[in-house]
Amino acid sequence: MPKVIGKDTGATSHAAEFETRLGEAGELHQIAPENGDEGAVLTNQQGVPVADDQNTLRVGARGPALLEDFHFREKIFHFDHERIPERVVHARGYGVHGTFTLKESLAEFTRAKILTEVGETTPMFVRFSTVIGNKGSFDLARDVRGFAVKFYTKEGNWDIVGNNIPVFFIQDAIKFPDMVHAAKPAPDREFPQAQTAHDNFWDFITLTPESMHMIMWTMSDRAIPRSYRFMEGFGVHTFRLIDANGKGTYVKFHFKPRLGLQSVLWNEALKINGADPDFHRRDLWDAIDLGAPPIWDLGVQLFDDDFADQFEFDVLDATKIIPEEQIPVRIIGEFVLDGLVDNFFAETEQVAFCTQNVVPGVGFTNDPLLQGRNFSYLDTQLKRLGGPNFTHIPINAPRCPVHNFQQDGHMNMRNPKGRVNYEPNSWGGPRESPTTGYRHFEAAENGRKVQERPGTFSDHYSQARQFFISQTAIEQKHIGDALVFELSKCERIDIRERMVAHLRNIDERLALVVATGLGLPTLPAPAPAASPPLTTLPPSDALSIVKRAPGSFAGRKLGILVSDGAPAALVEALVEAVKSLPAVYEIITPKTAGAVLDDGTVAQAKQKIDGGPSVLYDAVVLALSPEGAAMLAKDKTAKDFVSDAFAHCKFIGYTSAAELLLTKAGIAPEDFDEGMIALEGPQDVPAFLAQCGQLRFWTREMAIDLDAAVFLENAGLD
Ligand code: HDE
Repeated sequence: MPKVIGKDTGATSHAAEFETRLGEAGELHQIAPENGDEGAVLTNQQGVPVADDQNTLRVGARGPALLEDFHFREKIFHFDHERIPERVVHARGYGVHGTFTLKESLAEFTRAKILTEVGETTPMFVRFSTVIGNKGSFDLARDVRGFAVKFYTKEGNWDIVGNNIPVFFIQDAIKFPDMVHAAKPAPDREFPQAQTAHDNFWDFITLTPESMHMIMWTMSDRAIPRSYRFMEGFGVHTFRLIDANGKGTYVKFHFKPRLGLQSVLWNEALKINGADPDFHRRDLWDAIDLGAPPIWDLGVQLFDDDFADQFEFDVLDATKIIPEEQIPVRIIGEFVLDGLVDNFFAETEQVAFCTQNVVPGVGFTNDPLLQGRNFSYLDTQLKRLGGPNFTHIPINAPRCPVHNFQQDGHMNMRNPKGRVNYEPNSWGGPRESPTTGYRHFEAAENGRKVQERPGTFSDHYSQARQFFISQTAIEQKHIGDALVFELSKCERIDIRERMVAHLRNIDERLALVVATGLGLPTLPAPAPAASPPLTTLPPSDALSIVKRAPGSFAGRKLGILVSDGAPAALVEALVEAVKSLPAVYEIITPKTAGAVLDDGTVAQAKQKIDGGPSVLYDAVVLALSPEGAAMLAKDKTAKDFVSDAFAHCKFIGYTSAAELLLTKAGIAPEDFDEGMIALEGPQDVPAFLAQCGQLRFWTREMAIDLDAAVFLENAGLD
């Protein structure tokens, strides 16, 4: 019996720690039938056993069907009604369970138990999503990612319906339908799907200068994340914490991934969408399934009216951030997402987030976007879930007592006893509680009834510029590349020019690079600015992904291309080293069965090379024998594997025999760079994996990408 490697793919070290989660979420599972049980009898919805589920009731074997066949009729009726309307935005998403643990009390600022009882754990559900694609679209669209969180607290459900980008396109909710219509497929042709590279989107954007800051973020690598696990989350709006005396403190919520931030390249995103449209959901499922659940720190930026008054921008304007250098993010707890759903529809599809779901001690501000959202989310749940009782669905039901006199309605699941259903009454509770009940912040409001944008909302460029200058050169280049790509898909030249005119208010070098990339004959005049753009805001390192690289390959995935006769000692050393990080690996071989290594060990393949392109991995190793390299050097797919890994700036480890494949893939020996590491044997593995911790060898992109020359010549980007 030969030795076998490649059966497990790594990342098991956390498994035991998180195995027993779910806790109260278990409720969900008790009411669900456990399909797959041996011996269970098939019944209809009334519980009547079914004798024949293969043939409809007919008059004679070849005769007409009978209406009397109630099992058939019920089965088809139910099937015909299986779908509910997909979300009008954020239709494609993926939800998982988790637990929040408070580490530091905010008792000084709020009475919310979830934020004051240190050590308490709170069950939660998180749904990640893209925004504009429909439910069946691909995961790697250039788009904002939703990061919606529901905490099942002891004082009721609290939802933070956030995104992975801390600002938004618009300042007032009244523009949301226009913005979404412009981004979604055009109404006549119903394309393009899940992308913003088209006239309608850029037409709206260039006529809406308040979107410029957000555009810098969506054109950056933040909009093509490598995984949900490597994304930050933001509550976006300024919310309010309220203490027992009714005193308010402004707060912005942040979620920071322990594994650090990471994104893919645009060319890679395009290829991932073809190779694995479910890339993000599979990644999350696999990580939790393998026992390496992702963890986020929950942080807050707290500030008072004095800060708000002296801050350069209006804290009610959702197109602005408060830089972390100005108000540091205070970490107060952590959440681990370690619970897979039992049923996608019951949980992920039916979960109903509402911004207005807050608990005592948490409140709102007058941010006009937030106020509009508080109105909108109830409406959308009614449409999608079909009635006012969507809070009875297990995933939406609070995990604390619920008592009120609301009654009846579609799909009511509650069965209150007794004769009293009004209040006040002489029969008994529930009664309101002035001490524990929710109290709104008593804001002093006074003003004329107007439809007017405050003057403090009028600076649309300064923070866009701040974001841009906070990026490393490679990230700046990617923003330029993305703008050129998207605008090149606009057929109307005036739209392209209008965008460049805005860019001139953000960064002249960026405007020049994009104008050059688009082939504009002249630079358009800068767009008129309602407020003169500030050039004094300092760069903020917290805004860059690359500046905050984790420096570790933990949580990432190594692709090991293995041929027959490859050195077993090397492959084994790689596998063990990856597992200990913990990270994961996949063995890719020319044939489905796997490969027989030089000592007879069988390397079991997770992927045949056609199904495992290098875009699916964070770094790759070419563990080839001379014969294997000679065979693969003739294969287009193998050459693509190598040339893509090189073009996507991945670290590449290779045996000396693999040099032949590299050369045939177009990477001549003189092109070999420091991101390519010769692996003579197991002794070279630690250094290789240490380098993979840099995640990408960015220097290469500047050397091999044609557009880099345009950047370096025109922009001198720093
Ligand atoms: Fe949403 N948004 N939104 N949104 N949003 C919805 O609610 C809406 C906004 C966000 O995983 C809908 O249940 C309006 C900002 C997420 O189920 C809908 C406005 C931010 C999700 C809706 C906004 C978000 C939604 C569609 C302008 C980031 C997915 C289905 C004022 C802070 C939640 C649904 C999930 C979903 C309305 C703007 C985030 C139609 C009117 C800003 C993450 O109600």
